[in-house]
Amino acid sequence: HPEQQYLDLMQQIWETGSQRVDRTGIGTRSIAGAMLRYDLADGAMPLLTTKRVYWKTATREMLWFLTGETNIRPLVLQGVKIWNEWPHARYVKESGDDVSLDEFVQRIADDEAFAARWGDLGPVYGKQWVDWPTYRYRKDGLYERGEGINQVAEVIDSLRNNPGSRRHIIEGWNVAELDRMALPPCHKTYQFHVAEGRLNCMLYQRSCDVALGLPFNLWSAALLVRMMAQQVGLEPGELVWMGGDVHLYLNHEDLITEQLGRTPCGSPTLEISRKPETIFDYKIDDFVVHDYAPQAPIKAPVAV
Ligand code: UFP
Repeated sequence: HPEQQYLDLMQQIWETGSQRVDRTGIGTRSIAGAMLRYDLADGAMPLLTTKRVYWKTATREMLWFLTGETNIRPLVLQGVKIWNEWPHARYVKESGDDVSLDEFVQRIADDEAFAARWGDLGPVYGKQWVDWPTYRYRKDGLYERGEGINQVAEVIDSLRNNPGSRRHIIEGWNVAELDRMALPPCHKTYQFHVAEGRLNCMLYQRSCDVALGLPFNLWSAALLVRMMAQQVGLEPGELVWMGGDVHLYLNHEDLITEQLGRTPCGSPTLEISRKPETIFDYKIDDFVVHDYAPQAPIKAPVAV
């Protein structure tokens, strides 16, 4: 079963990883470098069955990236909570108003001006993917803003017009803007590869929380490949996931023990029910998952 790779990676890290102190103070066991490969033919998706993965949440996030949006408000209005901690922490710190997370999120939903002021994550994925800033040098040696680059549209274009290219890359790691991002990109580089009518994709993820982040990241990457393939008229090929610092948090022990005791079951597939005009026009209801009967969700604390 393709999911066995995930479980083996989890076990390998837990048994052999180096114990280290990390930014969050929780501590991890970590290995340097890992690779997973998933064949996406016939609708297959890397959607874990050994615990329930909330694929609709991950899908809403991916669609939000593609809009170029970096404010959490559109996610909040859809009930997606994954990015809420960061703006909340910043608000409490900068305003001195010791409001609870729930109350902060409610204000983001209710008050558009408040959301504009406090809901932004800085130039994270959405901004870099569809509006990577450029600079134009003037004769006097100073520079001014140029037009932003839509990397996603450019890759769609190059996949159509120059499939053999080795430059089909979408990059999130804008070095000059990292300090303004709530979180520097984890899934930072996507490279596409066309062969035998299939669209393959390599994802480089610099930092990976294998228990809570990776199940989401694998789904999202495969989803992006499926949308791209549909848009350019190719069959989905292989997703090759590569991790940099690949770790398990020490406080995830219960999840790990529970999940490693389970056996993968079934082969979920994704149907995309229509072909939108462009990669930017997909809607949440376009995605239908079949044959997904996962084992129970496993709760664990997220490291912020
Ligand atoms: N993380 C993921 N996937 C993501 C994401 C975060 O695994 O998509 F946004 C995890 C990796 C790491 C933490 O445990 O969040 C980010 O911390 P750092 O920036 O210190 O690597």
